[in-house]
Amino acid sequence: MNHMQKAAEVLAEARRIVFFTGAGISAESGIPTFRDKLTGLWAKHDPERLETADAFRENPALVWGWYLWRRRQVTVAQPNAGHHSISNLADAGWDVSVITQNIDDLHERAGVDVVIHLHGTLLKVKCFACHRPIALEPEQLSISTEGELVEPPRCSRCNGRARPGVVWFRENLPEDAWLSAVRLVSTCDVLISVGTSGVVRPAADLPEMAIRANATVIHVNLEDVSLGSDREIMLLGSAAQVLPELLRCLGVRE
Ligand code: BJW
Ligand code: ZN
Repeated sequence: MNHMQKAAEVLAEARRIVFFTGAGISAESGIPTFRDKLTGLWAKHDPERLETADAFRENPALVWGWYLWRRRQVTVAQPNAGHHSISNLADAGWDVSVITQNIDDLHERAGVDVVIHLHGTLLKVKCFACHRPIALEPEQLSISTEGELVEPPRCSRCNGRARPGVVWFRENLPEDAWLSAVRLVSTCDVLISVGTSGVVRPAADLPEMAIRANATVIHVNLEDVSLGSDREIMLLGSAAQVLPELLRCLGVRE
């Protein structure tokens, strides 16, 4: 039996399935990953200058401009076959939950109602000083070019600067999201980890937690990212190819 058939067999027997996704699932929608050597965001940009609170303090216009540019990439992107496979599996009757590290909304736009965003979301804006949400007009969110410096708008309550509602390095994950993720992972039958390098903690600990709770972990990735447990199945390939194939193997209609 090949890995794909084995994964389909495990899923056929499973009830609770958790998808744990990373940048790789959105790559085929045109949103760059972080760490891919040629196409990743960090092949060209230094995360310490753009994705930390210190970077924002030092150069808020650079960081705000960077996130407006990324926001535009997300708004023009469409969910791909990988995202759609997840909602198709839920529609076919499995109990499916999605925990994502991604700050885009492509799972939601593919029809998943509840998505746990461990690293926040690009589409919400909050105050850097008082942390309250800030509502902005569409014209305040437009940008013309990559690398443009844009002074962030100000909070109407405390005059603090607007920042994206994402989790930067050395910031804590939203507590409710993290607790829900741990609960789901501890009680699932199968965790399907899609398109993540598995290096950023604490999110990266979730697959191991699932293994410790006796779940099977299926990885879908262009590279072998398995952790060395005999409860893992590695499906090599792109998310938009492998996930629909897995559903076909299971007999789920697209
Ligand atoms: C495909 C594909 C296709 C491609 N199909 N596959 C212990 C030791 C040292 C440091 C730490 C530690 N514990 C915590 C830390 C610090 C840090 C950390 O983990 N650092 C490590 C890198 C070492 N963690 C944190 O800072 C976290 N906070 C925290 O721990 O707070 C407590 C604390 C306080 C004070 C001090 C220290 C700790 C917060 C982490 C926040 C992460 N934020 C980012 C940016 C979000 C905003 C933004 O987007 O700008 O989140 S970083 C970035 O990485 C982003 C992602 O969600 C995250 C994970 O990346 P992901 O999704 O895995 O993408 P890639 O690019 O890495 O991988 C893509 C994968 O897809 C690859 O495997 C490809 O092969 C594959 N692929 N195309 C399928 N088509
Ligand atoms: Zn404020």
